[in-house]
Order: sequence, then structure tokens, then C-alpha cells
Amino acid sequence: MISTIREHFPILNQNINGHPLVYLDSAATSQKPRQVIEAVKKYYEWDNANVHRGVHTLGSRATDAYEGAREKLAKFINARSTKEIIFTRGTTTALNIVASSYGPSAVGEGDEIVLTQMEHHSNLIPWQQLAKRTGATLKYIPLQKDGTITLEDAEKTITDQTKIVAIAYVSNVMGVTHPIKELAAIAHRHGAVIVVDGAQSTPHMKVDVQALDCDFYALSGHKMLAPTGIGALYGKRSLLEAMDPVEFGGEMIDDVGLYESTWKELPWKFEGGTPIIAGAVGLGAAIDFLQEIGLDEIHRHETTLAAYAEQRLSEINGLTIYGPLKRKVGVVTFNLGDVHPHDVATVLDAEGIAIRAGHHCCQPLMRWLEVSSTARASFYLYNTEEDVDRLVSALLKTKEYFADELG
Ligand code: 7TS
Repeated sequence: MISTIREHFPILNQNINGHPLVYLDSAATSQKPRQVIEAVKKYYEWDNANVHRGVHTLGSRATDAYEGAREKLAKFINARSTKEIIFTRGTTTALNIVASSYGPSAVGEGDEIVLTQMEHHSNLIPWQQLAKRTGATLKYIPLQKDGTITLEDAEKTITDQTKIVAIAYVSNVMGVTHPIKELAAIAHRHGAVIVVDGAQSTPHMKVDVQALDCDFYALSGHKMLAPTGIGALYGKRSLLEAMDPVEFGGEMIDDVGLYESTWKELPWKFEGGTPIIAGAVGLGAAIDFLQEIGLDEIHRHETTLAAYAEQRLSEINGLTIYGPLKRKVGVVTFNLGDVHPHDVATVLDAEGIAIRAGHHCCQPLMRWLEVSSTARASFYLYNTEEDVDRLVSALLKTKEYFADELG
């Protein structure tokens, strides 16, 4: 099945600067299969209306489509109920809801919020802000040389003072997977909740929020074949029930008076305003597509590809790869001697290859790595060994081009 996957992605069938496109930037955003594009198109051509209000046919079709997508997502990550799935703009918004709604009720002066230095800014700054507002302290589980953490260190860092542990399941830079289930058990033993940044895990591996026993889980649709602008927050029902909404206005209310108002039940109390209906429809179609292929198959394909990429890249003299040796996800971050990653990315673009260069929204991690930026190739289900070969030969060309700087 994987071998014919590319045909489903129209965007991949083009030349960039005279070369067939090799897209190695799926950690930033994934490409979209025709099935998703068509679902959004069909929605706008046939079903478009606002949700949860009209009694007319289009209104009920749009509502069914929107709520149907919620059911698909709930099943996809094995939530207990659709009440536990709040549609958001993406991971950033989802994490901000937890920090600004759950945060102040759970965290006070002297309490601790535990993170790692590897977190994406979206899973760092909301907690910094919460700490500033409440007088809580941020603590970091130390990183090993390869970017992994140990449960021993987690045990030492998480204490009875810890109220929130916030951590990515998969790093967007290091290709590292964290032991969420074990961390959840440690957090719970101390009476803390665990908030999981699932931006880079949900697209690439089977996720079961009940088996992980996480309290909150954030994800972005656009990294898992869906359109931009749609994502979700999963939360355990009892926690979400007790939380206040963060956005107030239409859609999320039950009864509105001049001085007091009441909210709808879950999940709608968190979805103020007209929601991202077409985005949710696209997310539903993306989930169908991922499930037709199978997350285990996708994960196996990416792991094989990452191992091949690591082996081929390590043959290039002067190239440093960051992260663990046997990575389980398709993200490979590297530097080519002292050549600036932006220069590497520019030469690769001239060869039709799209990678990302920069700090990847992880400036504290860059400081820990003692670099200002890195180059990153990230793989998804539509990438092939041939893409890796193209990357390697373009990097060899880059090396020749910058021979002086490489000494
Ligand atoms: N968390 C992680 C681990 C991420 O990789 C990203 C986006 C986010 C949160 C934020 O997701 P958003 O959809 O709300 O923006 N990561 C990247 C990246 O690695 N390159 O571009 C965006």
C-alpha cells in the first residue's frame, strides 16, 4: 500500500527548480491527500451551513459532518466519549486552554510545573506565563546526551509539590519518544496531572489516551494530513467538567441574562463562536485515510526510512546527527560542519528538496545542543528511500559547494 501512496498526494507531483519535489518537512506540516481535499471541497459545494442552530437541511448536514468528525477523532485516540474532545485551532491553542483554564485552579505559590528543555515553545511559554501569574516554579527533567530522559531523573524531579507535568510524546527536533505511560504513573502518584503535547506523535503512531492514562492530550490536524486551522484538546471528562471556558460568546452558552450566563455542556462550552467546520470535515477524512493504511504500517515505514537515512547520512564526513542512535520516528536533525543550516536548506531547495532549517521553535534545546540552529529532514508515509538518496547526494553537492568552510 505504501508504495502507491504518493499518487494520492497531488502536490508531490511537481518540479521545483527543475527537479522533482522531495518533501522532507512534514514535521512542520504534512501534505494532504486528494481524499481530504475532496472532502473539504464537497463540504463547501454541498453541505455548507452553520452548525448547532439551523433546522434546515444544510444546517443539520453540516452539524452531522462536524460532530461526525469528533466521533472519528474520539475513536482514533480512544477517548471514552466525544465529550472529551474539544476542537481547537491546533496544539498551541489546546495547550493554552489547559494552561489558562486548568492552570490557575491547580497551581499556586510554591507549586511546581515539570517540563523538559526539549519542549516546543508552545509547550513551554504557556507554562512560563502560568508560573509568573501564580508564583509557581518551573522544573526540568534533565536530558541525557542523546536527548532521552530517564525515569530515575523523572522520579527525582517530580515531587509532591508538582501539580502539572507537561511533555511532548515525540520531539519535533530530536526524534525522541518519551515514556508517557510511565511518566503519567509517576505524576499521578504525586497527585499531579500530565499534559501531553501530541503534535508529533498522533500523525505517526497509534495513540491510546486511556492506555497512556494522560490527563490532557493536544494535537494538530495539519500535521496528520488534515487542513491547517483544526486540532483538538483531549481531556479527562472530570477535569474538563470542572474547568471554566476560556472564550465567551456565541455557540458556547446555555442561557444568557443581562448579568449572568450559563454554559453548554461538554465539549461545546469550550467552543465559543462558529467553529472550524470544514477543517473538522477534513480531519475526519484524514483519519479515514490514515486508518485505511494503518498507523502500525505507517510507523513501521517511517522507522525503516529513518534508519536508512541515519545510515546514509552518517556516511557523509563532517555531518553531525543529533538525537538517539535508534530513533523510532522519522525526524533526523543534523548540521553539516560549520555551514549555516539556512545555506544548506537553500542549496537543497535548488535541488528540489524541502527541509527545515532554524531553531524549530525550540530555542532552549538549541542552547542545550550548543548550536544556534540545525537542519531537519522529517519523513512521512509518502517518503521513499529514493527521497533519502536524493537528500544524500544533494548534501554531498552542498559539501563541495562549501568546501572551504568545511576545511
Ligand atoms: N508541539 C510540537 C512538538 C510541535 O512540533 C509543534 C509544531 C507544536 C507543538 C505547535 O503546533 P501548532 O500546530 O499549534 O503550530 N512544530 C513545528 C515544527 O517542528 N516546524 O514547524 C512547526
